[in-house]
Amino acid sequence: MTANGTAAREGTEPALVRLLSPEGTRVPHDEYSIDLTPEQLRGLYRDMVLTRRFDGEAVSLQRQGEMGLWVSALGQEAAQIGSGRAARDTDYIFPSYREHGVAWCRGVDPLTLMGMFRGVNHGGWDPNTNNFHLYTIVIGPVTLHATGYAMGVAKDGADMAVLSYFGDGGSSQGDVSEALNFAAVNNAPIVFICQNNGWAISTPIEKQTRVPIYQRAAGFGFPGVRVDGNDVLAMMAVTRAALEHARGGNGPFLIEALTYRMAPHATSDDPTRYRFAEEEAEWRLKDPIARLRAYLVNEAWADDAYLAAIEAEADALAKRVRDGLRSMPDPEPTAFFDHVYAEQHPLVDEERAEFTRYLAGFEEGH
Ligand SMILES: Cc1ncc(C[n+]2csc(CCOP(=O)(O)OP(=O)(O)O)c2C)c(N)n1
Ligand SMILES: [Mg+2]
Repeated sequence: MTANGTAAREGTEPALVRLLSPEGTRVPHDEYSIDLTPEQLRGLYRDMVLTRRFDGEAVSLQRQGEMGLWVSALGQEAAQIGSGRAARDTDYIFPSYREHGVAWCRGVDPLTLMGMFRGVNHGGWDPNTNNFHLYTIVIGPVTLHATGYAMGVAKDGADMAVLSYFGDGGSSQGDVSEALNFAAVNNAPIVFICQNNGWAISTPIEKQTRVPIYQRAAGFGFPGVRVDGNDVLAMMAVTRAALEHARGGNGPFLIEALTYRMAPHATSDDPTRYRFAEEEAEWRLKDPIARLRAYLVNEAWADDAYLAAIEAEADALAKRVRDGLRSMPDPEPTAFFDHVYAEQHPLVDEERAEFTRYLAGFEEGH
């Protein structure tokens, strides 16, 4: 095993589904293919660049004290944009908490996401407007919510499927195994996407599983495929096929997207304490954005002017979120008591009153 456990992460067979090499050349595949126009490819590039930009801006803003926390999706843009753009608007998506690229595909304003991490909203978007559920920080249960939703979809006979995201760490939660099994026995129209980014905070994938995660699907009785999660084309092709499989009444599908969390787990984390710089350097060579850019440039579908225009758009987005976040009004300090229960509750009232007295203690004259 290498220092970073690459052998365990990459398994033995079958090979990853890959349609675009790290050098940016097309790779043929027997089962999965995709044929996009240059305009569609440029669209995926734009999505990834803009996602990376607002994500990076959010890290800086957190460092400047504008947010309590931020969880970066750096390096996972292809896994998220490829799968997010594969879904139809009518499909329903359950993210965990790092799916900023998927949120972008669903039209959730990055500022709304950031507002949540600033503590000024409770998620901030209406899940039913975007068919994009609120973020769930608790690891695991969201796969059960998604499975239940998909069972409802099947009962309604609706022409849609559900996408449910979890992480390599999440795969160790009992809830996820229960969801996979429940989805299977109920033939629910759901596609599970495990973004295996190598780490669950400081716990490496070798401490989560002895077999590649996608192989678990076979034990539950449905297909599972491992995809190069840094290849936006492969992610889009496999997710499209998986959603068609689910919509067609064939039950669940598991996609393991092999990717890498290039950033710390969250802004409160220091990965130099538990992983090697060599590992990060190795994955930097597989950067999902550089790969698509190389393909676009090689094919002469993107020139310097186009790339500069996308950078300018990214700069404008960064400025918009920076200005927007800084101008968000602070919430009332007692606001977090407001939605504990739908109705007034004596214990919450007592706690609110106590907290109000505590705050008053800081006022002048006390
Ligand atoms: C049930 C539960 N246990 C522990 C945590 C604390 N926690 C937050 S993120 C995380 C790691 C999750 O890793 P993974 O599923 O691989 O997702 P990633 O952060 O890599 O996207 C843990 C243990 C939690 N949020 N929920
Ligand atoms: Mg992980």
